[in-house]
Amino acid sequence: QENKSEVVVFSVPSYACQRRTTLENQNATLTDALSLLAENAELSGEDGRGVAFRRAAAVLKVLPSPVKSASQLAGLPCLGEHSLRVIKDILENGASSEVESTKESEQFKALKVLTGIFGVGAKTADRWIREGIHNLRQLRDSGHTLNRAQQAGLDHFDDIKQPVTKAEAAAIEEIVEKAVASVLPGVRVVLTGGFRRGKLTGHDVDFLITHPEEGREVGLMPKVVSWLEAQGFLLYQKTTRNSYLESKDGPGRPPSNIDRFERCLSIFKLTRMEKPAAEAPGDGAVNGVRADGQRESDELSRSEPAGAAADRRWRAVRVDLVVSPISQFAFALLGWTGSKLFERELRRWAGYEKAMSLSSHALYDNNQRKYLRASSEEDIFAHLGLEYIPPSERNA
Ligand code: TTP
Ligand code: MN
Ligand code: MN
Ligand code: MN
Repeated sequence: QENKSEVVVFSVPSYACQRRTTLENQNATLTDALSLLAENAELSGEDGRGVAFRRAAAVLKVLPSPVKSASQLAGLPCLGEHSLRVIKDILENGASSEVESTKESEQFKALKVLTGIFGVGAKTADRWIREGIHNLRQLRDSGHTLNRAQQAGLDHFDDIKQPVTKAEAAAIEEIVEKAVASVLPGVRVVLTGGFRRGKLTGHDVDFLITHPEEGREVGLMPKVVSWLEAQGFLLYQKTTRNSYLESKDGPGRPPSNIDRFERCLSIFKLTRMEKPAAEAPGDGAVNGVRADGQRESDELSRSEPAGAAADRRWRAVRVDLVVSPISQFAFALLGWTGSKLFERELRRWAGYEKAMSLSSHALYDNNQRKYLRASSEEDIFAHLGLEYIPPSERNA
């Protein structure tokens, strides 16, 4: 063997949609650091920088062993100067000063808390911060009029920030299945988002709904929502109707990542699941002190008195419902399974490498000037000239 240094040199394809990214990650310290910088960039309106950090993190996620030295990274794609500096800092000093100072910065902490309120985006949060509002207490005291989504988000803040478990997702799936079956027989409900990728927890639960006969899905959402509302399952909902047909995203236009399906962003009222006695009162937190010894930041970021949530027999859970006609189902399923970076990379691959436009509705071939049909995710990967990647390996 020529190389006696035993340095493992990695080789990785450029696009995340060419790679198999499982939930197993040999470089979590590095990817957590880069993800934090990505989050900070996104919350600061610097989307380009955000994507660059996300791409760099995604490359490290597929490496088969922990990175020991920066020399192993030579030739890897998507590792820009900035990301490399952060990686080297961590490898050499155990931590990145930029990551540590970002974590501690008042701006970042305030952006995290405020955008953690359902219905509050980075722009609104930034405006509030410039008015001196950094936490929930200050937001309440400011007397700002909140919209219906934000008010619901504030009311259910503690519940919504708690990760949703697989068991809770399964319980909600049963409710949604019962709802659709009651209003229209033969409807198909598919759990999408992170849970379809095999994640054990999520920030919400995502469902895609369709009917095997094209057209039967029209008008379905309002009926499903009425049923759920009548049964007392909804704390909040906002339904947006399908605007695909009237949209101006014609062929050849860069498809936006925002799709136009009829959708319902909601907050479910879910009866609490029984937890093993040893785990109560939940997630290793006893009297507000977490397993890591840190006290949960109490009244500044709390929406009800400590312990009150544990006394309730229900909790609030964010749920997204999307209805797709069967002719677009494969595209909708691929689009709503994620991860967000995987989706972005699929669209980039389609555009740059194949002169095609991919959205959650369709795939258009700009050379042949026609739409390409697909009845499964496998069909779409094949059209794109990509090896099929199953959901559990789309965790880029
Ligand atoms: P999310 O629910 O935001 O993300 P997730 O399920 O991967 O992660 P988490 O466990 O934290 O919930 O989005 C799910 C997928 O839906 C994601 O791949 C992007 C897609 N999506 C759209 O296509 N259009 C949209 O408007 C939104 C909000 C998401
Ligand atoms: Mn992996
Ligand atoms: Mn989700
Ligand atoms: Mn979602």
